[in-house]
Amino acid sequence: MTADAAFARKLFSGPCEFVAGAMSLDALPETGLPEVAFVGRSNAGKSSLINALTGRTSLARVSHTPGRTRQINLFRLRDALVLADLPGYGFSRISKAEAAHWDSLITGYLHTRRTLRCVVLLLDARRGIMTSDKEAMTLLDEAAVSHQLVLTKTDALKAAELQRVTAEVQTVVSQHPAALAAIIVTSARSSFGIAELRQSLAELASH
Ligand SMILES: Nc1nc2c(ncn2[C@@H]2O[C@H](COP(=O)(O)OP(=O)(O)O)[C@@H](O)[C@H]2O)c(=O)[nH]1
Ligand SMILES: [Mg+2]
Repeated sequence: MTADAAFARKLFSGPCEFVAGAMSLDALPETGLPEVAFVGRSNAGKSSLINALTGRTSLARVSHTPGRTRQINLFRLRDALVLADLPGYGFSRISKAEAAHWDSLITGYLHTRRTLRCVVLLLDARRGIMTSDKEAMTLLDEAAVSHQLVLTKTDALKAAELQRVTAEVQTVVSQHPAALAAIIVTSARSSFGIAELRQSLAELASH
């Protein structure tokens, strides 16, 4: 195991403390630590992925009621990295008012969070990339926040389908200047790609 891989494993297997949940930017505490935020459509597999990364079973509640978590939740990994779980977007049953709340909260967060290093944008591989995902990428470009695209639930796809979705996402990534070129293919269910994602996030942590 390389030094980086060992550090990543240690970081994600250590304590993971809930710091705060905030419905507004004012309520978000400064931590002084590098931060990585997770976004995606409701039901994209965000809670499952965060739980898989941290080896917890219930850190970020795996919800069967999409669109319910409306606040930004912060978790601290040692004194090295903060994970920010952002509310999901693109859930068709939410009201216009809720969509507007998401927009202003997230846009404000992206533009003002000085410790934000990267956004992990999750895509359900079974659904591919959708209009709301492209809109989120445009927000990230405009805020000049680098974003890592992560395909989730890839255990549910046949190899050929996965190849097609990956190529489609790769094309969109090439059109977004703040998107990192290499996408990461994962499954919370099989743990595929989880170590790779841990390692790329650990690079952003304070060593
Ligand atoms: N097959 C498969 N299903 C998954 C995986 N991760 C999540 N899911 C399912 O996708 C649904 C949404 O997951 P959740 O983590 O709550 O998504 P969130 O709304 O983005 O937080 C749940 O029914 C999960 O069981 C995975 O890796 N593979
Ligand atoms: Mg969730």
